[in-house]
Amino acid sequence: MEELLEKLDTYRKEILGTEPDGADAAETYRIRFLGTKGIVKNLFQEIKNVPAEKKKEFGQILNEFKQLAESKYETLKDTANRQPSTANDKDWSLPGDPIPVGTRHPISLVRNRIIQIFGRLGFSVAEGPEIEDDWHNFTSLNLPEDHPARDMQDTFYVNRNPDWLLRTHTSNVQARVMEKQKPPIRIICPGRVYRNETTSARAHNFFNQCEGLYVDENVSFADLKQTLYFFVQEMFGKTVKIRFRPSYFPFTEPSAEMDITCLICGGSGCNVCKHTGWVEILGSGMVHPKVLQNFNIDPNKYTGFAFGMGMERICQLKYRVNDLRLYSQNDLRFLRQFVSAT
Ligand code: 2NM
Repeated sequence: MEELLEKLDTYRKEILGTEPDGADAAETYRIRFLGTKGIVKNLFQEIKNVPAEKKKEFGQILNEFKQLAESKYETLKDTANRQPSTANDKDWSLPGDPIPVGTRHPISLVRNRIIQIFGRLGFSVAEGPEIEDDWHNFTSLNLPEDHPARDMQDTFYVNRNPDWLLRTHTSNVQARVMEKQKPPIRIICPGRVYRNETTSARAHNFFNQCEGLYVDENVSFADLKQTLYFFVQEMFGKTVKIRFRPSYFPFTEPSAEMDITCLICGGSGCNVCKHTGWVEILGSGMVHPKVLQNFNIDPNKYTGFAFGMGMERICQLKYRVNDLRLYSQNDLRFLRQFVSAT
């Protein structure tokens, strides 16, 4: 009897000292004290070993002990239900909660690819301001005062200063590089440009360009063609063909536009190639001697080629995006499609 009362004392202390520790701990407690093979059950079985005259007293003590054990269990269980589960409740063998990862914007994918391809030909990336002055965006690049590209309809001017504007192409970067650096120059200039146009599926008031410039001794039109042919093959695959058509740009002479065989229909005719089998992807030419002169580069010693392409166009052909507005709406249904694109 003495021994049993000592045991009870120890258990009482254990019960009173038990702190709530989640649902699992509450259940462990229940099994230990109140389970079918638990401490309370075992103690009640001890009654038969207690002398007859003490049975009643011991029975009362045991009943009180049982109530203590039960009310503690209720407390432990309630606390566990009210509190968020602790780490102890977790099944560590379950797969982890997914971490939501972002996706690269298709324009970023195309830009990275362009940078990588031209990087292998020795071109480095140059950047410059998006708010530019008239000289670096127009005048130095042989765009005469009355050139239609300068028209208010196409250019966003800054109200505070009519000499400032949002660049209409990234050629301003090339202008700034030629101003500071002497040949050899081998750069590409990816970046955002602005045009004052009404937004539709085919026109947007800002978009992304990548221009390129190579100035050195003996740079020829053959170099231009081979460079751009290499680019197209790396970008779109070895089976794609190219063709050049004569064109006009104020900053290049001669100038040419380059088409590639239509990737959408493979040449059989579709809306993208307007049933011609060819799509235009860039403009190019030999840098105009006047442009070189504007930056004190001697056109008798140096020649250069330049080109410019719209990255949205490249993206359209690579990923079949048919509405320019999708690039800037940040619609996750659109962006999520590029989760595993390269
Ligand atoms: C184009 C087409 C042809 C071009 C020219 C220059 C510079 F700075 F050298 F004069 N930069 N970019 C160029 C030439 C751009 O875009 C359709």
